[in-house]
Amino acid sequence: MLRPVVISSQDGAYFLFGGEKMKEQLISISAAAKTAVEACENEAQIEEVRVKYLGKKGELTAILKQMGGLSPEERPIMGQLVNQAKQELEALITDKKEILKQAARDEKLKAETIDITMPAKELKVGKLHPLNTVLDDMINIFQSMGFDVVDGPEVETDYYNFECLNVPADHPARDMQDTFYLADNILLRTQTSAAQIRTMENLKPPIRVICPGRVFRADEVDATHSPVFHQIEGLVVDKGVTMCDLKGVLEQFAHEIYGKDTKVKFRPSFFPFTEPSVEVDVTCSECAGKGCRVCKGSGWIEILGAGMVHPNVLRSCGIDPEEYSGFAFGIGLDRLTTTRYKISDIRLLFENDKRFLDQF
Ligand code: 2NM
Repeated sequence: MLRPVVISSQDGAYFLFGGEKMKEQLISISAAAKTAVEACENEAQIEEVRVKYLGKKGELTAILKQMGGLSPEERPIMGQLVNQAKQELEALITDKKEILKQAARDEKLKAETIDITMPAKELKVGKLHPLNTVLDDMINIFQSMGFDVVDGPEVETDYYNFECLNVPADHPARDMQDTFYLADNILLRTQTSAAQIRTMENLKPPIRVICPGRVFRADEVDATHSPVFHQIEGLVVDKGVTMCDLKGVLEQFAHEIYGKDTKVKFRPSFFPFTEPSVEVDVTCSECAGKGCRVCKGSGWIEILGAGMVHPNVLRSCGIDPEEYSGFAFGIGLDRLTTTRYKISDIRLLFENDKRFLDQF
């Protein structure tokens, strides 16, 4: 800090007289500089002050330039005084800069304060569509019984979708009203059987396959019908395959899906591609067979259709029905999914409404 020093020692009155004006100037500039430094509120301001007093054209620098007017005796003493004043001001500025820098840092940290007790942002994790969850379960069950999974095209020919499956030309399913035709003999598959037909054409028995996939029918849309739905069809062909094998496999499947205590019932039915044909019911999982709204009071719910593959179907695929026999079944994936998750409307499975899907 600059003190108003009276330099009198050896130099006496001579100096004081000659350098008096300059010394006063130095004292007043130093005092003004000190006040200016103290008044600074930020780093930009302190830099301005530094330039004003210590810069090339600064006020203290200007004093040094006046030294030429002093006597040779006065000059070194005055020079020392000015340098001392400069050094003191420099130190003052450096200290103040550090204080301001620290203050700025504190201010910034305060503004950036993180509340570590705030709950974290929710991470959106993708998950399986309920149809895929049920499908994965089904695939696991059938794979554990030795089935392979095969796939086929969704656009099929009339031949693979109907002809080969022993569906006669006058069968209602072949009507334009029930099937989406894309061209004369080209249509959207109404069942996944075509993939199994191709398997029979290309592989020699033993054959054990399931074929899950999207199928299409020109149905009126309501809570239980959609023009697009999903099927899993299965096929077993080998020497000596009987209705017992069919019952064993499908009972095992029903028990794995609905639980060991579920009863399974085989009712006679009809399909063009199987003979004999059955429909399979299980005891209602909602009321355990007592009768309720879900099973419409019957205590039973139909889950699939099946039968022994018709000899005409085997023959169309180049398999000799005298040597081989087989059974086939078709399961609706959508109904299995809506009953498992108590979904009231099949359309929810196809709308991809996030509010619905987030619940699984
Ligand atoms: C069902 C019911 C009964 C079936 C038949 C065939 C094939 F290709 F082997 F002939 N696949 N799936 C079949 C049999 C499908 O759905 C209710």
